[in-house]
Amino acid sequence: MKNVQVQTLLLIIKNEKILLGMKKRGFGVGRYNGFGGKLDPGEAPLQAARREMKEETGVDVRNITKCGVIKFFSGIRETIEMHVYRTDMYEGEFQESEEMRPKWFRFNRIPYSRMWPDDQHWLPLVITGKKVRAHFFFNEKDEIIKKQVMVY
Ligand code: 6U4
Repeated sequence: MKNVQVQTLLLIIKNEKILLGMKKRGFGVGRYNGFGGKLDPGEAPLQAARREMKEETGVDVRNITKCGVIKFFSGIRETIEMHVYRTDMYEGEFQESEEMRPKWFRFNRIPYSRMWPDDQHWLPLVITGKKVRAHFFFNEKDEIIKKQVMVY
């Protein structure tokens, strides 16, 4: 079996709006996404989620809630196990980083066509407070060829 790479994704959801970032470099460049990344050695996913938010937006977050785990299977890359979190409590000013340009979106204006193609299948559930467990299978063009989305 291929290695599994654990990653985090943290969403700030507040007052009917969600904070997303335009990814400026690396994996997913040119797409809007939540904030997160790989774990540092010895780090737990929740710690990594908080650290990445600080690095990518400059804000400190508290009161983080887990929203689920999503696995991405690809014919060409390692499997990614993405731990998804949300919060509505943050301190500090949002700043653009080398990696991300943050921007608020109203729930009815979420730019799904400029996000990862899986997001439209699970993000609406997370926004309404559901917890999700999902598997997405991608082909080499990053198109979804199979999906399983469970709510709990
Ligand atoms: P470096 O190498 O330091 O820039 P790092 O910030 O650790 O990387 P990166 O940029 O590879 O990690 O993180 C990828 C981010 O994209 C994570 O927050 C998880 C997220 N992600 C990956 N695949 C995704 C997908 N299909 N849908 C989605 N988010 C995804 O919504």
